[in-house]
Amino acid sequence: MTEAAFTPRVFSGIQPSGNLTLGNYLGAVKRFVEMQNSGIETIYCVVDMHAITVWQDPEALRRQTRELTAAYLACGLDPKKSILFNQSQVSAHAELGWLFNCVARLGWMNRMTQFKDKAGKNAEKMSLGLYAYPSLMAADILAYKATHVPVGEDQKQHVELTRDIANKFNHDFKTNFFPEPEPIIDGAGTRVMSLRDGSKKMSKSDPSDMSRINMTDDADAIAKKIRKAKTDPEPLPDNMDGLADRPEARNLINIYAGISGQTPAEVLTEVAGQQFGQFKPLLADLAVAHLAPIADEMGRLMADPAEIDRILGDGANRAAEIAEPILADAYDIVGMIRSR
Ligand code: AQP
Repeated sequence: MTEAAFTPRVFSGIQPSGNLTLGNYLGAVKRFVEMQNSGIETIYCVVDMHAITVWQDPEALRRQTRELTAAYLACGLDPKKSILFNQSQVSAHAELGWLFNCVARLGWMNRMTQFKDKAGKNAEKMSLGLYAYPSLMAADILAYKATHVPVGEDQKQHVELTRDIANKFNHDFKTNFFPEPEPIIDGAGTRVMSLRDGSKKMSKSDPSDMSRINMTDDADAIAKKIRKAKTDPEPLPDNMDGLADRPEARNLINIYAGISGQTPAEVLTEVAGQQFGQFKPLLADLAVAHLAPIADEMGRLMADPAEIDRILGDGANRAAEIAEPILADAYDIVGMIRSR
């Protein structure tokens, strides 16, 4: 087997499993936009089939799918520059996902920490889909032979599993058909933590709304959540070492850095010595100035759901044009007859 050269192509997705959070924004969408604007080919998906690995009310799922699409657009994704669509409209994802279910090993899935985190003590009661989630995620990426996957820190293990699946497929079938995609995890916002507990990541599905900033929150809600965020009584240090054992303080500095585009160390040089009573209003002002226009634009876009559906349908057609030939070749490599 010779090394194949793969055209650089970016793929990533987010589940429409609730309100987009500041964590999703800083860890993922902000970088989706940067990559789109760098000129590389970008494909961004609303992964509705992943969302139903846990219960979703059908009406809520429809609304959340449109809301997430509106958030993509309001944050700066442009359907003329990127392909934007929802996963279930391109059947290649599910079909390639099945092929990968037959490539991935049970032992690999057993090591996935996200399943363990989400299932907790109730693993027996979880859906089979939640367990096989990483195999469908590998199909999402490899249906486009994507080479780069911008994600938050929590998804690193799943992208590594995608590399293992690509590698095993190539090895088993003596081919170099699939690339081994690289996770792109950089910047201050790759792991935004809960505002109530600095050891837990900020998550759309956390039962406490006070634990997260939603992209639809208004200025008052943002300010209130930051004011009530858990902190400690110490003043802010002047270097990163001083945050080592202070997860909540570190989180707020990281959030400030993620929004302002500075490094956390740069933020500390500006705010060293401040108490949280001084720093929290600064952070609230910064967050409101940055997020309020996005929330306003989302509201405007949500007033025209037919236009959102049109954008998703158009994106799905363009996505299918890329994915279907790749799926057909994968079926052929595996030995399936395709005679119609
Ligand atoms: N707290 C976070 N900090 C940084 N990045 C994050 N991401 C999620 N939470 C954080 C990144 O957002 C992208 C989309 O994630 P997802 O919707 O596919 O699922 P998730 O990682 O499970 O996100 P949530 O918000 O916690 O959703 P639920 O609650 O439904 O499980 C990914 O790139 C992820 O890394």
